[in-house]
Amino acid sequence: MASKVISFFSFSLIALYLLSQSALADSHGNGQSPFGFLNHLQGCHKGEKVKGIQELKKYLEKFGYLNYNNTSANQDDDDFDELLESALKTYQLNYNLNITGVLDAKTVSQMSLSRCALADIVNGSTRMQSGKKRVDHHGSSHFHTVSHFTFFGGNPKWPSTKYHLSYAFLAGTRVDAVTPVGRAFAAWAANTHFTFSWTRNISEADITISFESGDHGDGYPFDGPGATLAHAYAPTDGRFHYDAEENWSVGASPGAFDLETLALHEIGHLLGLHHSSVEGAIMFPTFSAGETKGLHEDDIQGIRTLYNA
Ligand code: TQI
Ligand code: CA
Ligand code: ZN
Ligand code: ZN
Repeated sequence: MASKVISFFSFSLIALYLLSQSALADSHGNGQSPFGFLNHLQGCHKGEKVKGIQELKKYLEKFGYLNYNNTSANQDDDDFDELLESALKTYQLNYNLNITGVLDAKTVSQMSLSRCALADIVNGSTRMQSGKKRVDHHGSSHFHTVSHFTFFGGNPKWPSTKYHLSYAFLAGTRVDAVTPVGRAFAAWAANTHFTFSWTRNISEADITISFESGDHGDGYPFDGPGATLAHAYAPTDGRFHYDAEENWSVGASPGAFDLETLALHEIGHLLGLHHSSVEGAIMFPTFSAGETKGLHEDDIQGIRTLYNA
């Protein structure tokens, strides 16, 4: 019995020793970076197919930047696809690198640093504190601002020379919508490189706002009270429609939808943002009657990323 206890004890010691050695070898690679595959991928960008990109995908997936579930793209090939580019941009944003979407030299060297094995992103939100500089237990410090904005397919956006956009209200707009819509544009302007101005000249307006009901001729009929409240098109279309049959309010009011909050969300679409998985973001796809919401750091980072601004 005693010998059994002793042999079990010594077996445990050996197992522990082996485990700790393999953990050390894994994280420090005996002085060699385990991310050697990265070196010959330097300079890779969307549209390329280079052996080893699979490994890059695995790396970004391991740390929570990439999730190929429910997509038609393939995790197990060497294609530098759209999803990989967007994951790389989030990684670059997180480590305060230039958001190029290209596996440039600085990104390669950041990725090659030994790091802890916990994912940066878990379930679409970050375990890092947004916007705070932190030093991890390996002594490396970085800004952690993982964001979960998304863009429309193909990343449509306004041309870089077109940062001033004019908006007009079409006939039938409720007069009480003018102020909340203006305030929503002002909030986006205060946080992005865009400026906006109201014009009465509908034909010259970049953006048009109108109240529509039921089938209004654009192929996306509204549905009476509830369900769809409003919609807006990706750049550079400029159309923003409110469902005229909703119970609208200026500010929070029980059972009514705040015109300004809806405008903040739809302007996000007009500028090129799709939905975000960050709950506090204006682009998060849930909004309730009787509430108001404002812009979130994630929304602003989304625009900055899309426009490289
Ligand atoms: N209108 C949808 C929306 O704006 C319409 C829509 C669905 C859409 N998918 C889209 C528009 C993709 C552009 C691009 O998202 S909605 C919300 C939210 C709506 C929904 O009336 O359902 C908000 C309007 F996000 F809460 F679901 C505003 Cl904030
Ligand atoms: Ca509706
Ligand atoms: Zn419409
Ligand atoms: Zn939306």
